[in-house]
Amino acid sequence: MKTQIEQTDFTTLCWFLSHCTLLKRDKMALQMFFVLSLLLAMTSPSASDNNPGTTPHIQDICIGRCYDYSQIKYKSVLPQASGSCEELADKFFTAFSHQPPCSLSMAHYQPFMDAAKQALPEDKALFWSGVKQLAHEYAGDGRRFVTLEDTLIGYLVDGLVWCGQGSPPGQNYSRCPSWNDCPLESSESFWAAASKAFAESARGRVTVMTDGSRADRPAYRRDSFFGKYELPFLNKALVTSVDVILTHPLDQPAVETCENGSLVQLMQDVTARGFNFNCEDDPQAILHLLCADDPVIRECQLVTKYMFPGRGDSEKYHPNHPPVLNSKPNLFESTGNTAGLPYY
Ligand code: NFD
Repeated sequence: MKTQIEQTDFTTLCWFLSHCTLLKRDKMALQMFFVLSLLLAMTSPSASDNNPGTTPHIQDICIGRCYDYSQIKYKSVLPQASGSCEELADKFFTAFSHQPPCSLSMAHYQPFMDAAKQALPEDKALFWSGVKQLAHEYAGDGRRFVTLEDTLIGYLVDGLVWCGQGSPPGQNYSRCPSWNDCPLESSESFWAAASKAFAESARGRVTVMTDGSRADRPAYRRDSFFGKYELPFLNKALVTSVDVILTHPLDQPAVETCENGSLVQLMQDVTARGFNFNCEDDPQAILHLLCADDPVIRECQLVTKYMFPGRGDSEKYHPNHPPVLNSKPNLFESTGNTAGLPYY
């Protein structure tokens, strides 16, 4: 609707400029106004573009998250950063405030990254691509693995929106550009810098979880954050191997496996850097996590079927077949045949 009205206004103005008699100076001023308005309309958001602006109270949120992180949630899980919470929130806020939202270099965030940096425990770094939620469920808030979002740098701002502007107050609370609008959007350059810093501090075996079921996007892309800012910045002297966990959602076909597709390219890129490469399709731990979210799906019925023989369509406990927990199902012991039972 807004676009239609704008178009009509410009059409009327064009007609007006070509037909009415105006002083040359007035005509030039109107033409200038017309060109500037057109430029503004092209660069400003349209009515349908409902990108949010900077998260209100972002600085307070960072301070609160920082205290939660250092005093409660990760207090005994990870080594802590040197900077105080107020100092960190201030460094982060200063990095993007009063800056153009579309071309903020990674270097702007460096003072914040330096103050928030932590040592990473060996063999714990978990990278992810396309599987943010599952990777975090698996990581278990830093207890099994440590993701970027389990480090203070990621934890403080994960899920928040921010961008700067030249005019007061220096932050745009109405609308931030999307990543596709800009060469280097403020939060995109933050995540690039954070990913790089995270990769640089990884030690020992590193793990990357990715999705092998997407028809529209390969599991490994050189132009993803993992491909661009994490894998290339692993320290050759500190990292020994890259262990890939390739997941496939329970109800979707495996478009790629560890042996084919983009995983071959990932293996080449990993080994070319001198790291060992391991890859596992759907490890049991991941399958159990997926089943926890969707226990009635066909793929998860094996657990019920073989651990609780007798529970079938009726879903009732069978007195002649009590559950044999934490031991091999009887079926396997009697036949030794596991063919067709992918999860055992
Ligand atoms: P991804 P990846 N516009 O799932 N990381 O390998 C906007 F607004 O494809 C963490 O590229 O995997 N957001 C975070 C976008 C962000 C757009 C970036 C887009 N066009 C990188 N494209 C984080 N915590 O938010 C992508 N995104 C966002 C590090 C979207 O939020 C992690 O250490 C999506 O969930 C991880 O190892 C996220 O970027 C690796 O880089 C990741 O895109 C994942 O980057």
